[in-house]
Amino acid sequence: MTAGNQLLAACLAGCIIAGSGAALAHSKKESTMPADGAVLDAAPSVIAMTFDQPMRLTLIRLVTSDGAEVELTRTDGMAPLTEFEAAPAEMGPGAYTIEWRGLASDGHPMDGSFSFRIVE
Ligand SMILES: [Cu+2]
Repeated sequence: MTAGNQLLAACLAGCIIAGSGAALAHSKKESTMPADGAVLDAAPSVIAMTFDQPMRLTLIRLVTSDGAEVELTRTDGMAPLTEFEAAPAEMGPGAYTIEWRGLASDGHPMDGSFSFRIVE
């Protein structure tokens, strides 16, 4: 379990304990593109995340396995979105991780990460 997933789990638990429909108001990451753990034979043209409710992404980084950052072009203007997309700069073969932080629709800070590989 990554640190991001632990934080996510903690936030979800907090929402459930708080009750009164808070869990229903909470935004969750539903899917990503590439999928977590994907092995691709070509660089993705887009990095995308889908949330069940609008999420305001305050930070998103695409990093290589040695920690170098790959530029991501965002067009969301930090607006709350259910479908987030960003265009990555040129990427060669290797392992990549996307780290993100955001504010869920219930106001809770959220974060997470997912990883994929590009093979030659
Ligand atoms: Cu929450």
